[in-house]
Amino acid sequence: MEQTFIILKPSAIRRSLVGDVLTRLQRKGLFITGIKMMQLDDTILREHYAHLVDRPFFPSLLRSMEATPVIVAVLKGKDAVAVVRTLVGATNSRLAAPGTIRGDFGMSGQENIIHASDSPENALVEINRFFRPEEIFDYPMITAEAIYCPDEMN
Ligand code: IDP
Ligand code: MG
Repeated sequence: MEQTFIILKPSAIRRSLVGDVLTRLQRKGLFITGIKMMQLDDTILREHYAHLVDRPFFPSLLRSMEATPVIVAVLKGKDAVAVVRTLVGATNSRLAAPGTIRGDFGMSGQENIIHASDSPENALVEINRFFRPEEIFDYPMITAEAIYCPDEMN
């Protein structure tokens, strides 16, 4: 099964939304295979947001992402990358659809609660950027038979 990477951003930490967001992801049927709190710095953010370093808002994005420690996690499920992006919603929280995490919990384009990998290729890169192999766990997903039909569990 596929794995994807998320960051519960300082906006989620400061507003005490960690439990609400993780609950939504778990209730959907995604399994947490790695999770930890860490303080991000300029070096890792310049890699993680390399596609944005030349944008005028990048200094503000750095300050926002370094404002508090964040919680990073790896989630496992069938088509996990696409499923989580759909649950997260559009980048600008004011435009994100109701029912999505950003649509339900935010009002900002920058302070938008959560990061989620946007492709399976980037998910692998991001998991390796933020986690050591021994921090990712492969354990029996005993409820998977209730979540999936047999041919979905590859
Ligand atoms: P995504 O998080 O939906 O994948 P990206 O375009 O990859 O969106 O941007 C990464 C993050 O940079 C966003 O989640 C948001 O926090 C911030 N960001 C993106 N565009 C803007 C903007 O126009 N103004 C302020 N912050 C932005
Ligand atoms: Mg992105």
